[in-house]
Amino acid sequence: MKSIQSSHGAARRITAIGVLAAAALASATAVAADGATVTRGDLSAFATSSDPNIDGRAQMVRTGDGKTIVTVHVTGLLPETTYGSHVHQQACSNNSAGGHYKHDPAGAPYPPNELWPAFTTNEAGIGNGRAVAEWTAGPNAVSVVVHAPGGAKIACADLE
Ligand SMILES: [Cu+2]
Repeated sequence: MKSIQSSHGAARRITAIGVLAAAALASATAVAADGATVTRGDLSAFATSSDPNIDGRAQMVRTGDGKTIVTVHVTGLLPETTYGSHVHQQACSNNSAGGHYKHDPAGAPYPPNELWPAFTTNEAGIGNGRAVAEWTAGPNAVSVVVHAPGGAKIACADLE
C-alpha cells in the first residue's frame, strides 16, 4: 500500500477536487482529502470455481476516523442464494488467498475480529455485501474471497 501523503504539501494550494484528481493519478491507492485510503480490485473466478461466470468487484475503505468498510458487488451467481465472503490475508494467486485477515491475530476467527461482507443474491444472481469494522485494517488485508454456500472458494479480488 503506497501513500501519497508526501505529495500533499505541493498540492496544498490547489482545490480539494484537484487534490483528489492528483491522488487518483498518482497511485491506485488514493488517500482522499478526508484521510481515507481506498484499495479495490476486480473479482475473478478461481480456476476450480463452480461458478465460472462470476464477475464483480470489491473495495476496502480505511476511513480517516479509524473504521474499515468493505463492499463487494458480484454477478453471475445462483439466484436467491447466500454466499460467504471474507477479507483474506494473501493475494488471490498466493495459496488461493490463504486464510482470513484478523485484526488481532490471536483473536476470534469471526467478526468483529474479521471482515465478512457476506450477501444473498437477488433473482438475477447479483449480490452486494458490506462489512464495517471499528478498526483500521492492517497491510495484510489484501484480498476479498467469495465462497460457495458449501464453503469452497469460488472467486477472489486483490485489493490494490
Ligand atoms: Cu474466506
